[in-house]
Amino acid sequence: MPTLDSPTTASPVQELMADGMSRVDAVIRARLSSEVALIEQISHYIIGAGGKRIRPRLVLLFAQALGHEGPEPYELAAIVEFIHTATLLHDDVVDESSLRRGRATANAMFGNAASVLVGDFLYSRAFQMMVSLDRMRVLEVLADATNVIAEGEVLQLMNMHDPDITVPAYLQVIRYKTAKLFEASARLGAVIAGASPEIEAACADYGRALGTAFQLVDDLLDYEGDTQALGKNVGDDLREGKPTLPLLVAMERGTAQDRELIRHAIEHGEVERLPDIIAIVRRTGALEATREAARAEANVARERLFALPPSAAREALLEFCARSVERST
Ligand code: GRG
Repeated sequence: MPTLDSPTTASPVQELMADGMSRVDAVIRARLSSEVALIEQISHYIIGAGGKRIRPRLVLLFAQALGHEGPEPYELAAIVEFIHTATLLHDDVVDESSLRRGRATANAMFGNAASVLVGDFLYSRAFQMMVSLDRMRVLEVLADATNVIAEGEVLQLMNMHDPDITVPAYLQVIRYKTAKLFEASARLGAVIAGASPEIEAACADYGRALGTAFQLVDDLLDYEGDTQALGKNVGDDLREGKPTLPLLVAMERGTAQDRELIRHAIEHGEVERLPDIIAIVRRTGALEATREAARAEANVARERLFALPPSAAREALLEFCARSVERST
């Protein structure tokens, strides 16, 4: 499956990170061990399916950009990937999703109960690893982040099937459920490097803005993307009645008839009218408006990077800004 760092689009980021990411993968493999066979089976199933590994890359790149040379970033990178994977396992159960990373979701393969419980294993294993690092600040950052992610999911649940959700309410959900872990990953790179509070804040702002851009594009790809390339089903958001930005903009700009169709689809999770709704979001420019909102966030992220000294790692982080907005997978 093509990814943000697909071999077909080899980039300086990939080259810079190859060694670091294989060290992270070694930590991930070592820390997945459990005497319970089903835990190993399911966790290897989802983690082995790949994924873009963006959050661990943020930890490594920020630590490197700030001159840190110890082994802790590899452990931290594995920790954030475990938390991310736990959220995916739980999210796919909540959303009843059937496709993730180009294969059947863990819930489709092994059932909801097993998925939720292995998510709990990964989440608690991440906290065991944090405790071993013996850094209260790391625990604080990740305890706060995971709590906010859970709040974001509950907020999203409350917004489901509600076509009157405002853009600020939608933005709050994506900052909580997605951007918060990007923010924590970037911040942890700075924390482990012993950065000043000002630099730590710049790194966190970058992560928050990049994560917001990333989710905005995720939401537009649910209407514009290709199931095979994405490795997950397009149209899922509509099926769940999620009022995401492409729909909010289309309702604002469309005709009364367009508005009525979209309202009805959100209220009833009506995926049968997906082709008509895709036509409306295209015609009203809602997809481009969503990408433009992502571009604005990526620009905020880019600006904050200039608080860091120039380095190859900083260049790689700059490249992430462009790739998150232009991505089609
Ligand atoms: C276990 C802390 C905890 C919380 C559970 C269900 C839930 C609460 C949170 C779900 C949050 C969530 C899944 C947000 C969406 C984030 C997102 C954009 C996921 C896809 O990320 P990619 O594209 O995935 O980086 P890959 O497959 O590349 O790793």
